[in-house]
Amino acid sequence: MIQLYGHRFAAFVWKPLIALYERSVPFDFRMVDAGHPDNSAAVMDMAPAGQFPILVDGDRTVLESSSIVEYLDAAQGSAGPMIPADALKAVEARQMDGLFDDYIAAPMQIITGDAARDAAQRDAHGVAQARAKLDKAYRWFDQWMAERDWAAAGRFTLADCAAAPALFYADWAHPIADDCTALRDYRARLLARPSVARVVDEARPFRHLFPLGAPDRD
Ligand SMILES: N[C@@H](CCC(=O)N[C@@H](CS)C(=O)NCC(=O)O)C(=O)O
Repeated sequence: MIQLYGHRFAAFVWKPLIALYERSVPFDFRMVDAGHPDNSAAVMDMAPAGQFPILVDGDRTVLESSSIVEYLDAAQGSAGPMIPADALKAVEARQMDGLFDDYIAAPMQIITGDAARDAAQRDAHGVAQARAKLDKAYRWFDQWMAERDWAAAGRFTLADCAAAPALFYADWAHPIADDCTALRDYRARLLARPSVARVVDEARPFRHLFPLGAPDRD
């Protein structure tokens, strides 16, 4: 059976989890935390920087959240692929996956990573830059979503697997402006999707880990 190494609260782990639930793929979740030192040691061994998620399927090890979602399309599951079969739609899905990773998830990680550090090691300038990047990106994605229900290809894809954790945590770290209604509506649409709702629920017991203090809302 497929094994997925990660942590239930980790944004990039949500991407393959959502795809696994969308496509009804059975798997064994290998929690990476202080309580599971063997899993942590395995991750340190398998990944160049000891990062997760990591998928192990028999002899095959797949790194990187987007590659794992793509691997599941090829190897496992019953529902439609997360990367559309149509080549141009696939480009759009991969493009939006990359944009959510780079312009929403990455600045969100800078803000939360900074908050997790000792005060003496914080980087106020870097955090201000990350917040400005998010403000600009929110406007761009708001325009993009004004014409769409899902982020790419007219249906739920890899792009939405990336968008769900990125927007979930980014809105906690640096709230999406009230007038970005299309983006806010899209975030709500993602949270109502059963695969995403399940991942959010499974992460609920770990909300105390959010370095800025989790808000009292999803
Ligand atoms: N590009 C990677 C990013 C993975 C990533 O940032 N993982 C975080 C969890 S969300 C992690 O491993 N953090 C622990 C660490 O860096 O030691 C992917 O898409 O899988």
